[in-house]
Amino acid sequence: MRGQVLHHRELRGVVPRAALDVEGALAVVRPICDDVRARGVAAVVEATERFDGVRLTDLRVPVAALQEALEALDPTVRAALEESVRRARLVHADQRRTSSTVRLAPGGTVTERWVPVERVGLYVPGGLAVYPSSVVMNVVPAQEAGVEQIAVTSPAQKDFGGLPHPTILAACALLGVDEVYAVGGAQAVAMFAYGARDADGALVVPGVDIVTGPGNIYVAAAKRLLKGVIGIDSEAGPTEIGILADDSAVPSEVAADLISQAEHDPMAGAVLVTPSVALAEAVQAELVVQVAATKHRDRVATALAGPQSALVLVDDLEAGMEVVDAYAAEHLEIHTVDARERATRVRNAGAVFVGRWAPVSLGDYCAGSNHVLPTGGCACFSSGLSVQTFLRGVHVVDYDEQALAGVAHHVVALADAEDLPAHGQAVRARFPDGLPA
Ligand code: HSO
Ligand code: ZN
Repeated sequence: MRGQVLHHRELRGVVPRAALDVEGALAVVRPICDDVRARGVAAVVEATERFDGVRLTDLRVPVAALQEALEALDPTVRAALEESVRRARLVHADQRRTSSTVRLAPGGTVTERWVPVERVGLYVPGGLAVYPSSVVMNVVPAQEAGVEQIAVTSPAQKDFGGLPHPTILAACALLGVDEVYAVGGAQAVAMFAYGARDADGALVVPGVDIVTGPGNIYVAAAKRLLKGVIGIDSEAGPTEIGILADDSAVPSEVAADLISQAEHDPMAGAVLVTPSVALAEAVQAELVVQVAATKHRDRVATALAGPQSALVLVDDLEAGMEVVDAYAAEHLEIHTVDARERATRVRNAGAVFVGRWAPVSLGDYCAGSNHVLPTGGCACFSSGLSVQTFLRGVHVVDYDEQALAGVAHHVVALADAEDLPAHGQAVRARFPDGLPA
């Protein structure tokens, strides 16, 4: 291969990437999902006992528990969540779409109406880390889209009386969400997809139209399996950070940002792309010091040593741009003298962070941007969570007789070309005296 220039699609195949065996996990989750479909609440209760060690008497979290959690929330955390919500609301409210009408002929219009889905199920993980910020990032766009029914689910925690983590409950209460379930894993996705009835046939959990939110590999597999029964946002794999940097970057900050996302998961990816050997060496030296000092040093070290993380030396920044586009990071930071201009030229990234004052952590919590973003290279073809995720565009076709008459012969010609004469006849039937010329 030496000397060969790779096409950018081929380059995508050689960038560092976590190897996630979602297909393998499918075999595990399929029977769980089938069981939930067949036996409803009983199957959800059994799966929760088996995987989370909690015997649920009620899938739903009492509304009083949500309020109690909010009252008990540390005021500093509450103030931070409120600011996070305020900023996210400003950004997501601006994503709302208005209907638009195009007039194609006198008496002939097509209107695109944007209609929110009726009911969504938001998955909030509760494994290695507990993310009330993800409640914000899921709920705010759904609310701003105008979704009427928003249900949240998060795994039952043995240590918290079988309820989801209290900060998750507090965040739900803060956002005015009162339908919350203490269910995690594949069984949660299946519960939302199929709905769940109890032994008496009562509908305990009505099914939803869309399930969004990140989760572990089993949640991702269940989303893949049940896509079609429900809509999904994305499968959401381990978090990733890509950084494109030149000599102007501050090594200690670059290292801190790589570590910040490596902290999520031993499978998290952290990739530095630079033409500067001096910067690469300085960042490596910083990593040694900072990793040793960070709280979750074990999983950070595992993530940084994994095949999904790398330091990529490129000939120049233009070559670096090709690499970061091929990597299509969930988060891409640009630390170059011309960061703002470069950011406008990035094609593939879940979100782009411009310069040293916009670390990914800002976007994770308080920038106003969404932190549920495409991972694993999916940024080449999909976007992060937004108001759009919860809307459907519906074309409303409104033609009067004159407008149809003006185009009828074209419809018939295309129907004949496709050997679908009944299609043409549906138009001819309206003009018994012959097609208008
Ligand atoms: N960086 C994660 C989101 C997150 N960070 C939640 C902290 N809490 C994926 O974008
Ligand atoms: Zn994060």
